[in-house]
Amino acid sequence: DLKYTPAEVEAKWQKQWEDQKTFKATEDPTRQKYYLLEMFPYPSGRIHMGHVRNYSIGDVIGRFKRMRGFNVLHPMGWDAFGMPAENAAIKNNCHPAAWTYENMAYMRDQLKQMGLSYDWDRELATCDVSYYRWEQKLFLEMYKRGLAYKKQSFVNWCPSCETVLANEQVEDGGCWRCDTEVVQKELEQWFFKITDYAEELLECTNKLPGWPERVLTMQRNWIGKSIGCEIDFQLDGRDGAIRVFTTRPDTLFGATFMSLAPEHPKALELTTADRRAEIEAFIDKVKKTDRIARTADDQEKEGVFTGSYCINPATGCKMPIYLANFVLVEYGTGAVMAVPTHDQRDFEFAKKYELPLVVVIQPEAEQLDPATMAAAYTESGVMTNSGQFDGQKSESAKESIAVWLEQQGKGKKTVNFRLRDWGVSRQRYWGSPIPIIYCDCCGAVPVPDKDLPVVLPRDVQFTGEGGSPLATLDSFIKVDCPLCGKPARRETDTMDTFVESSWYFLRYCCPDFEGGMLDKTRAQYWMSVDQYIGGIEHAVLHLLYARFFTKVMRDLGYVNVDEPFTNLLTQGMVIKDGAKMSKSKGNVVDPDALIKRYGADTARLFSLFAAPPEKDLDWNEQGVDGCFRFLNRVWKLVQEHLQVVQGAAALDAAGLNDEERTLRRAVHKTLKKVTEDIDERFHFNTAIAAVMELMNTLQGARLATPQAAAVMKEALELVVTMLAPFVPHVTEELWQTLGHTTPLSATAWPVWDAEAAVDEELLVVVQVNGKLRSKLSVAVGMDEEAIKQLALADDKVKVFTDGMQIRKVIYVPGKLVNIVVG
Ligand code: ANZ
Ligand code: ZN
Repeated sequence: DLKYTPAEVEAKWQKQWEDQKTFKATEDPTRQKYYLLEMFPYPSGRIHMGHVRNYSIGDVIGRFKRMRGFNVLHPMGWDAFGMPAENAAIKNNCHPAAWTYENMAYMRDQLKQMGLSYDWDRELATCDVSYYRWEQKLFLEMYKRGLAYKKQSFVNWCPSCETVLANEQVEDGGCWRCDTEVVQKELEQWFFKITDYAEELLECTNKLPGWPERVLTMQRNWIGKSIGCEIDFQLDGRDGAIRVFTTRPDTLFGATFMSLAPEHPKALELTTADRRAEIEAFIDKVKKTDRIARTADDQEKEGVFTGSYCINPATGCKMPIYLANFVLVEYGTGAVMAVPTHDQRDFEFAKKYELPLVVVIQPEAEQLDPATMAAAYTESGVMTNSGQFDGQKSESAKESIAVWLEQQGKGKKTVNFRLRDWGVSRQRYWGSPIPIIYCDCCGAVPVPDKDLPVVLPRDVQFTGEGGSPLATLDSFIKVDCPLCGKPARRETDTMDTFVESSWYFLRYCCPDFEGGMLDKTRAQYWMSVDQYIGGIEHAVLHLLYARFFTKVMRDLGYVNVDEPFTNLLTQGMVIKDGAKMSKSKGNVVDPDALIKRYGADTARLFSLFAAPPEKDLDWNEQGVDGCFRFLNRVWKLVQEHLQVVQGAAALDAAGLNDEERTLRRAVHKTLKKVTEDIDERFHFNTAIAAVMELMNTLQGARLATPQAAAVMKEALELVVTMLAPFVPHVTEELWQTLGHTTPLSATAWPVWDAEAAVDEELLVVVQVNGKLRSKLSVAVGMDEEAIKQLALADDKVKVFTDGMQIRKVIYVPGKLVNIVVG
């Protein structure tokens, strides 16, 4: 067929791949496995260009690795629980399940139209009971071990979504989904004890060389390990003490007041009668601001004096006790020894409320004076006003003061993590029910194994009144206590959908396994994921939870790996006219329309060619058009040479003339570059560019001899093969056109002929002021500037140019460089 018609070609090969289950993955211990995974989509309705890009990137790697002989697992599924389904249900008066499954069907079609090499037999949807049932079982195993527990706590609450948000889901004080300002609310909530794994989660960030440093840094900061000590401050005139956490024991002698979180358990007890009204009003006010705003640097520091004092254990001085808005109850001990001279927040606070300043660390260069200081001095220096520690370096005084406190039983060294336990309760319907029953006699009772799973009931009404319909559904709530048989109530909270995405990559190893969460042998074969690909927006949330789950499941005996993802690629965004594609900006390009107009191969090619994977991709129509024209050129070149190819003699590499050898060199150099660009660097854009360049060379080639035809035949076959991971449909078709009966997807990736790829060299002499000083061997085709630089850097040349001024460098092509010095 002389005309390239993508629709026809693509339908044909998609059908063949589907019928023959080309990409079905089977565990085979004799073969080396490669587990490739892109973050699974939320079934929002349609795929967007970000998906197209993400999955195209993955598909290149998958197809390439397959051709390189790996046993590739490349699965796809649906992150199918979550709020949008409920919101859509309220808005359109349909059931979240119906909405979700319809969307999945539509998007599955779209993905199939892209020709992605998935093993569709492993498809899973997290809203299927066959999936979340195992999550409930795991929840109970975690409950048994104290890794899932319930506590009363202040939670981030989105008044618009009417649900609890994890800290990770609060962005700049707003809800990550709807941007509504988040408020604090006290509720009984289920938590996963991720803090038990804080140390290991941190430690292992040093064992992930295949992750972007940026992501590792974000994870480390999120875990936030602080080394310091806890110090007890006796209350003045009464029993008891206040314990603080500090990373700066070296500043102890400079602590002049105490700041407590407004929610600190001792806050009211320490408040004297005359201060009570003011303190209560302050607590009320602070509770209404969310924790992100409270800790923001530019937040006005505010506080109220309780009327009580405590004693500095080092100086014996009386310190007034304040409540302060920037002290958080859930970090450290919820109390801070305030050192206004060396901590900026304390400095601002002290200035505002006229509290005393004592300098205890002097910088080497200047003399600090509390009366004139404009800001806290937060660096290290020499100890002063600190009794026996005076004169020591502050860095070493950290240790000496900690030891001194320990000896007197007034303090001890501790480690603190910023990481909080993961709140997983959601007051929503469309999620996995938490398998717990509450009984007035027996308390919280796990649903017995034989009664699992707790199936999410379908017969619910969506009023739009907010709150979960489960909470009022008697047929769900009313249940007999599994222990005593008396009437009891079911938990009506469902799990955070991040729970489902924390182990889906494990379930892909054995999605049909009915004997439990994981088939150990199969999971052991595939894990860990060799390459994970997704957006940078998941750098903290999803990736940390997935790492945590892997470690929990390891400790429960399900898997034998410590880390889920060996290599991580975070792809850039797709932007148009300089902005992220979004409905609100009206700059969305619809993949359906694109595929309809140009075909999937062009859509894939453009999204791979226009930028390296990690960079943002700037969408432009001309670029898409250019890719389409390129594929047409490839198509045409093959068609035009069919007769030549069919009649070509066997290639005799040793018997080629100069022209033929030069052409063949270009072909094999390209193969080498494309192979290395794909395999080592994922530089798909430069790989594609190299093939485009080769195409230009081939289009100008003369076919004067039988060997020239043989070289052309090899060249066309290699061009088609090299493009296969990027544009799989058109290349399969051309491969068949070229006379092959085995499909390209089942063909091994070719190895370049190293000898043919070697650059021909030529000898260039180097003169300094006209005298021969050196000879250079340079590649044919090396550009002038590079040759001049090479000449100037030559050791033998440098003897004559060192210390001289270079006046001119003259190049006579292919022959000589003359350096004029003076
Ligand atoms: C005295 C001090 C003096 C401090 C100084 C710092 C500088 P990171 O590194 O984040 O762990 N802090 C302790 N608990 C707090 C809480 N619940 N809310 C707000 N701030 C709290 O920070 C540790 C430091 O943060 C601690 O060390 C404490 O102030 C404060 F020149 O103690 B520091
Ligand atoms: Zn009971």
